[in-house]
Amino acid sequence: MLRFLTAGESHGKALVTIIEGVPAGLALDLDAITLDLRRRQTGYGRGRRMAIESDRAEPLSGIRHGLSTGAPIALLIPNKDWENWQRTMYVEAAMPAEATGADRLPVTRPRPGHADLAGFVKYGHDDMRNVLERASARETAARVAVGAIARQLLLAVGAEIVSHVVSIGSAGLADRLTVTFDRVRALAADSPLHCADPGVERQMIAEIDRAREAGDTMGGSFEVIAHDVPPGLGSYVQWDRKLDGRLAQALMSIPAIKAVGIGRGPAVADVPGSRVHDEILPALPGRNIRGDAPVGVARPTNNAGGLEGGVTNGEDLRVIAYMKPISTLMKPLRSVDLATMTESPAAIERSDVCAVPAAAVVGEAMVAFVLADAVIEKFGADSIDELVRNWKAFRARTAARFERP
Ligand code: EPS
Repeated sequence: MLRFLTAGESHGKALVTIIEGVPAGLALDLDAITLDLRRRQTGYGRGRRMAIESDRAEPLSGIRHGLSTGAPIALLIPNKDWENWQRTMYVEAAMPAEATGADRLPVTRPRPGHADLAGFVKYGHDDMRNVLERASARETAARVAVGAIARQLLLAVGAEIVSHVVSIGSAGLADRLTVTFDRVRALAADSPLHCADPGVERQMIAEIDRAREAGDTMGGSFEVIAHDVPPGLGSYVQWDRKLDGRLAQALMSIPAIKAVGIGRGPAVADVPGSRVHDEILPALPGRNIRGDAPVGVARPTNNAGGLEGGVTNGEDLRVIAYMKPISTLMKPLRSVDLATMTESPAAIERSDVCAVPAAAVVGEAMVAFVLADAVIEKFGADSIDELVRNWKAFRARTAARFERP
């Protein structure tokens, strides 16, 4: 329904993305794309590259007079750092005379944990620069731009997405499910780690500082919360239509994400069913299905994270993702120089100490994309008016089915 591709190298000229399937007539706030791109660049633990870039997406197609036309939307995000890399990253057969920046040596010492060695084997490159330039998380800037558009489509059906950092190393929130959507939405955009507990955030900062001093890196986890998601997205009838599976794939595709949990996540394996499943009670007095409740029953808990049977149930959608520490270490691990086949410390590239807050913004974008795709699938339409009309009709019909006889 909705699909996108990205292209671009970390130190190439630009990143590009093409998004297809956005219904016509969606009013697009281009500043909102820039704001999301900026959010991805911030967070305690980021490296010096982010001081060079000020990411901005230039729309090339598919938008006219502020509205989507239904045609593919192409976005271009220039890499300012290209200035410093032309003599390493030029596309011509021979280096152009006017190329600027440094002419860097080939990368031959793979970093454990990175795609370097895998790419050397798979694509037959001798210079692993060809691998790391594309495997770089810089690509996620393009995904965030896609997510910013998906988010605007979701707003047309009332859904909103936020994220917060749950843990960095051993510092983490005791019970993240008690952190509400409203509490996360109220966090300051420029808070260092976007953690809901200032005391825990200070411990997280200390973890990052310790890692930096040791020439090491830190991973962690973040949670994405989507609020007022229409119920009935996804399906239980076929494996590849289950929304939990689609969300897991989308989040696992973010560089360094090693595990994904829905709702209470892996902890559901530790306790009996009576402590996992969310009871279904008559609607709370005063909470009218025609008002803010997407489904006319009350759920005292949300361990399921808004998904049952791979279908949204109207509760907040909650997904947690776990990120490994970044694989570029300033105090490098042992590796092999593949040019000489001798033991040698892994290559060092300028990098981040911790990028969990940035990954959380990318996580929001991927969740926004999956949900927007599912919304188009359920309320399917070529124009946004048609989509909103279908959604409203579904909402009214659902409301009527929950009225007391
Ligand atoms: C970047 C993510 C990281 C940064 C990169 C920009 O990429 P990688 O996954 O390759 O470590 O290190 O910046 C640089 C490569 C650099 O020159 O500092 C991003 O998210 O934009």
